[in-house]
Amino acid sequence: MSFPKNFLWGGATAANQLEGGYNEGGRGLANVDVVPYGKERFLVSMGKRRMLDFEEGYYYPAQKGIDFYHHYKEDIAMFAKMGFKVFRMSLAWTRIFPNGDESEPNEEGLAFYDDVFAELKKYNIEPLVTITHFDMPIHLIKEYGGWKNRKLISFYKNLVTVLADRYKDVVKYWITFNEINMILHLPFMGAGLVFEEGENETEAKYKAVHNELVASAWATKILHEANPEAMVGCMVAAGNYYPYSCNPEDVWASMGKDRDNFGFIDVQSRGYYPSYLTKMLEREGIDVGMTEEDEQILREHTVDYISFSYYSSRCISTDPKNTETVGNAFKGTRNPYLKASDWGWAIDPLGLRITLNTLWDRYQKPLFIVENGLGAFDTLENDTVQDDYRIEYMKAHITEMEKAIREDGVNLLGYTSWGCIDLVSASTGEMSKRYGFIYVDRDDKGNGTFKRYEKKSFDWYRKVIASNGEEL
Ligand code: BGP
Repeated sequence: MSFPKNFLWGGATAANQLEGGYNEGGRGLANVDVVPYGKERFLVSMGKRRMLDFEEGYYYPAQKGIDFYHHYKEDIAMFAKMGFKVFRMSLAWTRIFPNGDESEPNEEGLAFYDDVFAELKKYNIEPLVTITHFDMPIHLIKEYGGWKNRKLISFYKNLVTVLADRYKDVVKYWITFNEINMILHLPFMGAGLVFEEGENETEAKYKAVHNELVASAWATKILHEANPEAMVGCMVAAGNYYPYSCNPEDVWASMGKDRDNFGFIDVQSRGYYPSYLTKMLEREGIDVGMTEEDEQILREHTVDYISFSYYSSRCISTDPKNTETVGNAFKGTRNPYLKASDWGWAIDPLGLRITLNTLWDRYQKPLFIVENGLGAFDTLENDTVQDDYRIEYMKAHITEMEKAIREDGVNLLGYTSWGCIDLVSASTGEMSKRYGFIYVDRDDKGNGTFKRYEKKSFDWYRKVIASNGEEL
């Protein structure tokens, strides 16, 4: 086995899916709070159904999450027991700036994160901090229309300036935006966009994309100025598109689909818009509002590393008879060679090696797998879960990751599995789509005690980390 000595093993979470405490500590209301459980969730997430406040008759799982807000000490102790070297978490923007456009931050919100970081430090767990993971103050949507408005760049800069100042000696690893390419698929989650009747949606999305890219470059500058050692990364929902056949039409289609995702990291990593993206915007008649200052900031403040989530590969066919589509926010053709999870996500461990190699070839910057895992139904029996299926999934993916390092020479900083403790699913709002090594007693309707239990995978992962990936 060839994992470097300082390889960062750990787990990943996001504030809106685990913290809860939505109205505590002076926190403001966020877009993610008002995304309900149930069949309207997708419409709201996509900006097709306007829901900017809690409405009667809906259940909102983010309000309580898994109550990490009150359980963080216990949870971090469990992560430490597994031997985590790193913990990926995000900060709720609304804890720090409840409305987003204030000049002074909310001290109580910062104090909460001070405590979380102190607790991690106690166990020598390195925090890996996502500045925004699908969240933003609802006020910035109501008042400014979300990320399609350039003013958001300055509000985000204020947030990052506060974080840089306060946490420059505490946090080394940062991620500016979670899955930035999700703006194209779930624009309310990714950018606070709610579309008006007849609005040019593509234009709104790409304006939001541009503003987030510029904001991300500013964040890189601010964080580096505060601490030159800071490692600032971009983050993309990855997984290559395979052509369904060797028909060049399918190959070309897969290349186009991949570029929809790479376009973002091309800018964040290389410092300028790739020609295929500039040409597409020209064809569509979209002006993203690029200024000279934007060009300069993008060019001069590229990221230090590239992080990504990987759950599955995707597949695309141009033949209308292959219409069967699968997968979450990413639509595609079913790959007949692969099995899928209970939620239809194709399981493809080799696809992780392919993704690692693609990104490494393309950017030659260190990579970080910051999400990977299996969402599955678990049954709690005798205070534990026999989740061999999860162990099998992770074992297969870690094996491919090891080959990418040893045989292909990929530079990989670490691996944080998604939802290391069960939390609310981003796409469905379910609790029953579980990823964790730790079971949390909470169901899809909001019942349960929040009690935590170790699953079988808990001890398995502990051994993986203790042996630095030797024992799988
Ligand atoms: C990614 C998100 C996470 C997470 C994960 C699993 O897209 O960054 O927030 O939830 O996917 O997806 P889901 O929760 O929909 O199963």
